[in-house]
Amino acid sequence: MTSLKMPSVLVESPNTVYDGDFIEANYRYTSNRVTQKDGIFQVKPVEENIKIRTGRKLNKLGVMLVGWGGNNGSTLTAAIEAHKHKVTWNTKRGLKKPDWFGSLTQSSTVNIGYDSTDGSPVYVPFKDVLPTVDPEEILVDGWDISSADLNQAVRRAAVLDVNLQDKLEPFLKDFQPRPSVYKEKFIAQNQRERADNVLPGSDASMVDRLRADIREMKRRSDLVVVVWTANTESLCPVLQGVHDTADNLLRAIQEGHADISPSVLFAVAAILEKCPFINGSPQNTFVPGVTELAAREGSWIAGDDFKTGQTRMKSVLVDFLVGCGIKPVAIASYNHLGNNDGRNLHSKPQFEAKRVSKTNVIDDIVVSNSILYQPGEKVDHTVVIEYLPYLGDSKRAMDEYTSEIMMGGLNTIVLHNVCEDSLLAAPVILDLVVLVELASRIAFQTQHSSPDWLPFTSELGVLSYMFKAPVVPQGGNIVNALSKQRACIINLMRACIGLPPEHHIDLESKVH
Ligand code: NAI
Ligand code: DG6
Repeated sequence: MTSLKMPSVLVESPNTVYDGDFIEANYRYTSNRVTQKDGIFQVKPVEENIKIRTGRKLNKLGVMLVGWGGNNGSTLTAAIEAHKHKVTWNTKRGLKKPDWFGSLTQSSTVNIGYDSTDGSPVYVPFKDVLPTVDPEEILVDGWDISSADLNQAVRRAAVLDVNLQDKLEPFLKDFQPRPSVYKEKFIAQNQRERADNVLPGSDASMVDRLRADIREMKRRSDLVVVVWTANTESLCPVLQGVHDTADNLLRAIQEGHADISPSVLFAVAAILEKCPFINGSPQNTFVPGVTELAAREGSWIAGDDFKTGQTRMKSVLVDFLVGCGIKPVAIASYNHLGNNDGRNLHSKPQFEAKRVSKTNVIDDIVVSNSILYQPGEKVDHTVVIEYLPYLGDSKRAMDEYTSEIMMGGLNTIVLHNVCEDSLLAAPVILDLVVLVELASRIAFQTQHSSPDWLPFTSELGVLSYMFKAPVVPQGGNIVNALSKQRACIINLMRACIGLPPEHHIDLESKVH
């Protein structure tokens, strides 16, 4: 563990105690239970006093990226190194220095109240509400089926300015991805030529090897987080006796069953090493056997599929429209891009996995409004992805939203977004690992659990903001709307320092 960091936000309240290694908050958690009777909604507010304890000592964080040499992996690593070494670079728009724009934790702020002298709102950096890891302190390592070192990978990705690539070369050239699991069946055939760094042997021996890799990283850090940012795999069939329980899955791995995907092997290795595993791609890595294993081992998992661009916008726009009482009825979402992700998604089974996660993102928003939508009613919604090599990482996302407005009217909104896909994804990956590290230090004592402290459930639904298809515990509510997802994280952080949820009522300036 690294040393104690003095809090930047100190709450003066009998309910918030800064006690040595912990911040302990007495928190009144309120919610409503609703029953419907004779067409009437009966609402019963319920409240529970809980204690929330947040460790103040930061873990030395090690991040292991599966797909380290890909566009996301190499861009994230380059950005961390650029920050560590204070690299600046010249562009046609002037001298640039490293930043984390696009990162919730590093570049957004949180309102903590109103100035005691003039009543103006006071915002603090998100990362300062609670002690969080400094990105410059993160150790990065990982695996790739391609043997290119990180200097070569950054140049191959062609995401960053050449001047910056040149300056980073000394810091990146010694980062060598570890050999990885390659199974032709799961990623596009067009990836074969890249696969020159692959592990030999059976599934069981590969899991042992991945676990040894993770253990090696553990020796250099207190907490290792494994992130799948490798190619999107095809969806795997969920077979009875193979993927359905933890024991069947472990047996199937020992027996070398053909339908165990590389991402499942990585998830199992991470879980058995008690390391959080994050799935940044859309495939169904979290088959029931994996989720059961994670719960049994007390390991955290989070996924699926980073939400970065078009889908993030969709989870804002549809929520906004439906929240206004406007009815989206048809959404056409086109993407064209020329990076290796686009090349892989050019293959149908991999595209299908992506199509599903990009499409389902509006489901809960539609269901929330029974005035606009009848039960079971769907929005006409299509997602197209085309591969145009010339464009490289500069993805084009073109969307058309057609909505019904008042008295038979139609409203059509057209969006055209152009930017490097990996420059959107890298800060999201950073947020994920920073927040997983924070989550690992938070524990709850409820009236039921007392005197035991409970960690978060093994499925880290609190990180839904960062995913297109959030994984939540069985029976849990899936929330896709970005504003609700952000409010969840922020209100939870406020709860950890004993502050009530942000309500935006601002009565002070409305009633005198
Ligand atoms: P990429 O194709 O540049 O990188 C993937 C890397 O994974 C490659 O270097 C490849 O050699 C490696 N790889 C493939 N199979 C592997 C295995 N079994 N073990 C280790 N390495 C393996 O793709 P990119 O752009 O970095 O995206 C990575 C993933 O993140 C893709 O699945 C993509 O769909 C997903 N994603 C990307 C977003 C973005 O905005 N860039 C957003 C959401 C998800
Ligand atoms: C084509 O859309 C390629 C995909 O990998 C996406 O770029 C990636 O999943 C980001 O998706 P979105 O919808 O958040 O922009």
